[in-house]
Amino acid sequence: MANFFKNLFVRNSKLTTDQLIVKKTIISFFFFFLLSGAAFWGWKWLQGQSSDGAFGSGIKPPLRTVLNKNEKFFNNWLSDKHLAKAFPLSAAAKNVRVNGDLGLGNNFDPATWKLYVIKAKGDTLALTLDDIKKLPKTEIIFDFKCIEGWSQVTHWGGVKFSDFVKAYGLTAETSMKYLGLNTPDEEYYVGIDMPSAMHPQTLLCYEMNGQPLPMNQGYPLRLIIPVKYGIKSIKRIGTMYFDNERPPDYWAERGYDYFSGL
Ligand SMILES: Nc1nc2c(c(=O)[nH]1)N[C@H]1C(S)=C(S)[C@@H](COP(=O)(O)O)O[C@H]1N2
Ligand SMILES: [Mo]
Repeated sequence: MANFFKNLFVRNSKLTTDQLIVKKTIISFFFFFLLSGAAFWGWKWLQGQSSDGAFGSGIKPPLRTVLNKNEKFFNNWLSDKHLAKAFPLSAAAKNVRVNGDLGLGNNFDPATWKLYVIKAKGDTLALTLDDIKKLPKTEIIFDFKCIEGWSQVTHWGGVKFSDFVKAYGLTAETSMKYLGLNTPDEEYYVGIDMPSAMHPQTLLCYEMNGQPLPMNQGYPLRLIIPVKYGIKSIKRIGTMYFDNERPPDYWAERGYDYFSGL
């Protein structure tokens, strides 16, 4: 037995093939147990960390740190004004896919719809579609990507969120970290990091293929945000608000990435 372990300290070139195999096997096992121990210890340590619990995500702070670092990276990437690829009008689909109808229930009265912009407690703007249509119009034709795996080149028109902000003097509000948007019945809701909301291709959209939005596409007003997966392009916006904390987000609450950037 003593001989058996002694070979561990003898140079490889001085060992027979059999002795060398034994030596390498012992060394492999040694590292296997060492690394298993380290992995187990790391896992125990992570379990011992309390969860952040924000919106029920229950993410451990060390992992949250990694997620936040990722987010910072994407924010920096966005601030470089990378643009989603634009397509010619001829590429735009005539039959636009309808996906998801949460918050688009029948008990909706288009005649009384207003966009409520909550600036602060007790300070809410109530805007009509005409108010929004008076602002400069921007059109975009881009490849709309759903997280479920399909994509479609589609044509949208509306006001850039950044132009809307300028027109309504919302600069103080948009210095906050997040934008929150809800359907009028609050059944669907998203949170958008402000750099993505302020991206030059993000629209408060009221037209599809040059026509008013159809009901199932979110009439009268939806978000179009090409730098994100489709889940963030909320149809039928009822209220808009601003926060430094992450606003609740329907699909993030169900396990999808909060950022959902492309
Ligand atoms: N109000 C509301 N907006 C929504 C959804 C929804 O279910 N309800 N689904 C989202 C998803 S998953 C996608 S892919 C897009 C689909 O937009 P479309 O129906 O115009 O194709 O809308 C997003 N906006
Ligand atoms: Mo989607």
